[in-house]
Amino acid sequence: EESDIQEVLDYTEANHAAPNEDMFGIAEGKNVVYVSMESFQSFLMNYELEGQEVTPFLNSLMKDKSTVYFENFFHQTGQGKTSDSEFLLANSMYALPQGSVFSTKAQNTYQGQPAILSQNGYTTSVFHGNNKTFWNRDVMYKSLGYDNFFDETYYDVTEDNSHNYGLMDKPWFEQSMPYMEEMEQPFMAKFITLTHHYPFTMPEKDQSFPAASTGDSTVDHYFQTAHYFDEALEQFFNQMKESGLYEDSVFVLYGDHYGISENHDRAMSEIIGKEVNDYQSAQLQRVPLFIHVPGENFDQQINSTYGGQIDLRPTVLHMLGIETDEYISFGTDLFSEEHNEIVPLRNGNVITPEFSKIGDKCYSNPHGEEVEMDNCEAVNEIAQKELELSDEVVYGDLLRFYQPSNFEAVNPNDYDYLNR
Ligand code: GP9
Ligand code: MN
Repeated sequence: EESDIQEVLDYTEANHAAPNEDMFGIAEGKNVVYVSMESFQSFLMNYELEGQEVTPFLNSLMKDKSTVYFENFFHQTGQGKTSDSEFLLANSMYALPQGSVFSTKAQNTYQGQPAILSQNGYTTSVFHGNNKTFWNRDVMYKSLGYDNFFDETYYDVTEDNSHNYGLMDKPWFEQSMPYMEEMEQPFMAKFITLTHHYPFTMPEKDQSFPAASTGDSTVDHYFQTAHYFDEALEQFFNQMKESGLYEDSVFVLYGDHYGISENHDRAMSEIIGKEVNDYQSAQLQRVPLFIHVPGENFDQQINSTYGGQIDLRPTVLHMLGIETDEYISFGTDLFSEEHNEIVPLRNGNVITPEFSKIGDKCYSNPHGEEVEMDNCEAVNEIAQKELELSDEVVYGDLLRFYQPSNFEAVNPNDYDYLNR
């Protein structure tokens, strides 16, 4: 109902976090390159197998002066996996508790980041080496306002260079470069990687890293595809530098969701060196977030702020010098002093700097001692309220009753993603 949007507005207005002055506009006018890091969990960072780093490139990127790495960043996805993460990033709203919001709510009205950027002079595109209908992307992207969708038809895909869901990350990044070089700037380009995907198998010719030896084949091979992804990303950064696009771009790299499910707790206990109980399992939902701004010299490379995918839209828009107070957002700018550090996960668990609410139990961080539920009660209430309000917006298609000023409603019929 139309009147329901008022309660949402009251909440999101009260929740709004003013930009951090030092960060606002630092990337104004630059290209934005998002990389969705398939199945990448934070425990991979600086992890070594047989004395070798699994992800040497990402480890070095983490120490780079131009990078801020968030070590307490969580995925908030549900059954819609990759597409849920895309939804969170585009809308700063939660995906649904069941099913895939991309599949069931693509006809809703959105005020998505692609549309916002488009209306601020950006060309907006997605690059992905799978078919365009997977997760109903070709329909949802029109509602979010993406100008271009470079799906598998834009690439030379052969038996030799593809595996599992599609084109492998190295040839895919490489073949994407000419499209980017031709693109009008500034652009926002989202790269959805694919090779580091369950069940983490890879053709032998592409394996250049040992498997782990827990005896659980999913966990063991996870390191090989992660290493391949790390090499693919390094190649991409080098090609961005060669093309001259690197200096004019900011990079936002984030893990889309977990890769290792709870079915692999025994092997994971071996990997992380402690028992994977309910508490540890929730802590493992951390995914990396890298914000890399060539030319910047940040004081601190590691940022310990707690946050999640819901927070990315306001964070990035503020970096680009775009105010967000008129957009309905459930997340807040990670760099803001008013940032909200209560992180609701989609299954209802809640993580904060001090406590983790898991199921109906409350634990203190970082050691996971169980404490009285009282300690979690207040944050839990806030988190559940936030999820509920967000769900109301999606189920009720409530954004159709709200029009931010300076924003033109998206008409999906204006978009057409042609096969090449
Ligand atoms: C499919 C790719 C993987 O196109 O995005 O999807 P996932 O299974 O990770 O949601
Ligand atoms: Mn995924």
